[in-house]
Amino acid sequence: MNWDIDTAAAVLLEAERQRQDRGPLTDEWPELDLGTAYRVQKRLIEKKVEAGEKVVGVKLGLTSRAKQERMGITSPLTAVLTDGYVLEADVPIPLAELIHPRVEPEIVFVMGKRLEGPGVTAATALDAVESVHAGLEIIDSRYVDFKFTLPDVVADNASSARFLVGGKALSPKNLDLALEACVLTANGTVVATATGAAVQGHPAEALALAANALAARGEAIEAGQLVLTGGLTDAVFVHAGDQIGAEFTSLGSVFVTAA
Ligand code: OOG
Ligand code: MG
Repeated sequence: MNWDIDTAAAVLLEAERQRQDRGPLTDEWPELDLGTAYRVQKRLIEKKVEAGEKVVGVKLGLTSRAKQERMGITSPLTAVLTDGYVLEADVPIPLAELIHPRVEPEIVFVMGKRLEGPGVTAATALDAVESVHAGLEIIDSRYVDFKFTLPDVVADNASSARFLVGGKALSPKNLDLALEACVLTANGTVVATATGAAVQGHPAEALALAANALAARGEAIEAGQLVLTGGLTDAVFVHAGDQIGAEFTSLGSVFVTAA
């Protein structure tokens, strides 16, 4: 195959649509570096938008040590959220549409103001936040066994598949998000715990990181957009009939089932 940005984006999109996992792109296209991978990601999102989806926000990946250790990659990354990934409340995870989904708990921001780097700090980032929510992300790598390098996972839009955001909205003003605790449960059993400090020391640090990283590519986080700050714990696999929950101290709880 003669690899280029458009071909790589098309191959990953087809793998998603056909729910067919494949080997890492870098096995076949060793020249795929990080900058090129972000251009593949951008092209993939353009194709989704051409097909009618709308961009609704940004996500961070690999911001916690738990995630970095599991995936074997120590560098955080950003990806793009569209409305095609939204899982409405009380709708089960559509297992028939996915390859090998895993679920992870996240702290989610809804932006009140545009946030543009460079030079964004955790304090200025938090000042741009309208509300904070509990969230669950369903990731589904298009690569066999979730085995990939950093450019591979960036090109694959960071394994994005579905996400849901809790209905409870809190102002960041009176919250200590570093100390906000999260318990991840699977069928009522606790499988992992963390506090907000798990993501870059504070979820607002993750938000600042995203704004500054996007600025280097000429992009910003827009008012009204959602930001998923990254899995607080390792993700759990889901199978038919499972119920996964993320229960937070102040942000409330979100649950999802799989069918
Ligand atoms: C990459 C996606 C990472 C997160 O929150 O860290 C991510 C993966 O783990 O497959 O969404
Ligand atoms: Mg995630």
